[in-house]
Amino acid sequence: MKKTLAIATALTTAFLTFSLAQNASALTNVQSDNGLNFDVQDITDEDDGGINDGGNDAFDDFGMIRIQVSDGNGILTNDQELNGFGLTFDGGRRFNTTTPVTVSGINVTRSLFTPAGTNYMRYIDTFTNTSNSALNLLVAWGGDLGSDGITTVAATASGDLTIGTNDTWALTIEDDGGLFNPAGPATDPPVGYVVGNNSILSSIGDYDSNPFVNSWPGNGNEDLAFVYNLSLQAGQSTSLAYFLYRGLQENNTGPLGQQPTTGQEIALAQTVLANLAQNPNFSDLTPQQRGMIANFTTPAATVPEPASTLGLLAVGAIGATSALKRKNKQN
Ligand SMILES: [Ca+2]
Ligand SMILES: [Ca+2]
Ligand SMILES: [Ca+2]
Ligand SMILES: [Ca+2]
Repeated sequence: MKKTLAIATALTTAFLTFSLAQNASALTNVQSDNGLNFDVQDITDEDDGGINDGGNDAFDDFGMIRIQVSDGNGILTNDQELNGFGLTFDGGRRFNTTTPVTVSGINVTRSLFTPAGTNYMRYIDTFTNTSNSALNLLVAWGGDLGSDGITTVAATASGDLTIGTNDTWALTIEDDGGLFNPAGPATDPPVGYVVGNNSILSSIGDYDSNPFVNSWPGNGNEDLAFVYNLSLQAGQSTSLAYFLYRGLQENNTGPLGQQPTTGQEIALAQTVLANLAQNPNFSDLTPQQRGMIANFTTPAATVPEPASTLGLLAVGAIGATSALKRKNKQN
């Protein structure tokens, strides 16, 4: 009896160790200025570019994209989450796509960058119409927040507490008092979204329940998505950029010994987000790359289609379908 128990215990321990190792291998950590990590989902079954937790439960998988593709005759792909980008960490602060994903003629690449000295991740997603006809594309960027059923809008660019398509940025917190108090304290790290400065958002969706059809219900719902509507001619490429910010929990000791009190991290986040919306950090991009970003108006002049890169993008596009799946929901 004792021996059986010992074996069972040993097996359980081995299984747990294996499970933890497996789990850890699907993530790459990059530390932010505030000491928390962005744990990027960049391997195997979660090769989607989402942030797994972000530290102190900022996220429960956030930063992925879902798409809907249609042509003149109707919907070709309805509400598909994209996965299998072959995201490769450069050892510094960037992740790049090595296996572009193609769905219904739309070829997609993602690149992630978290600059030193910041607490945000910048995503640039590029969509190329590899078909012979015009396609309409809806893109939902979002996921599941660690703030769960007590998700609370703390601020938006327009000055109200409603996230709308006219907002260039928004901020949500967890209020574990359950009062949806925008003043905090933020009991998870505040999470900020800088989603564009020229209002091409088409809706605010429910990421977990077809965001192209269902609107985000607001406070109390953890499944936030920002939905963009793009029309792409045959051969045309365009990019979307979004910044995902996360601060520190308030009234809790931070990873570097910080002691933010009620409202401090909420106020800091608003300042950073407003600045980013005004001056998005694209300084590392070429004028051509900047000119392709549809949801930010930047000083860069409009640049002709990069026809020479289209063939290259299309080549690696096959075979990602098997990796496409709807992930299990986390809470
Ligand atoms: Ca979490
Ligand atoms: Ca939480
Ligand atoms: Ca959640
Ligand atoms: Ca608003």
